[in-house]
Amino acid sequence: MSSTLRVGVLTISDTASQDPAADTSGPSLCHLVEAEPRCTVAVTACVPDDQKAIQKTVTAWCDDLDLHLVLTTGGTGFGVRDCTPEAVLPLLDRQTPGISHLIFAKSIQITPFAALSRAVSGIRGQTLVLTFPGSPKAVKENFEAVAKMLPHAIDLAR
Ligand code: MTE
Ligand code: CU1
Repeated sequence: MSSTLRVGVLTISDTASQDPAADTSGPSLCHLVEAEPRCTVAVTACVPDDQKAIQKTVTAWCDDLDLHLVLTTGGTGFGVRDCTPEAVLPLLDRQTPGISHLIFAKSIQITPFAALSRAVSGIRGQTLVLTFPGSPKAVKENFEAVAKMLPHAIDLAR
């Protein structure tokens, strides 16, 4: 068990990858992570809604940087360009449906629009990967749904 949990925050958005100032979800997520006692943001990036670009970054963060946690925001919806689940799923050694269910359960209590997210989660190597929707509101609600159990979940995966 390591005391500091190193977190990667990946924004997945065509718009934000062209204009970093347009990224509001990524910075929101970083603030939430930094507010957790054991968590620190080790790396951030922004990629377009492109399977190869997403996979390249997530793979490098899990395998080379050996982060404890990778959080992505965006690309989970029904839009034609949304491909975060398709990019992330094949990278996972083990899925973590309980975490996804928890996020959906809590989110659906807040808004039925949560049903429009196709978010996935799982473990690659020793890194937990969670995909959140692409809005500061959704990111906050998703993160708060799991924040309490994250340290235990991460310790177990190591
Ligand atoms: N989940 C929570 N908790 N709160 C939200 O406001 N918005 C939903 C959903 N999940 C939302 C949410 C909406 S409106 C959409 S379209 C989907 O996430 C997908 O978002 P994405 O395509 O930006 O990933
Ligand atoms: Cu939406």
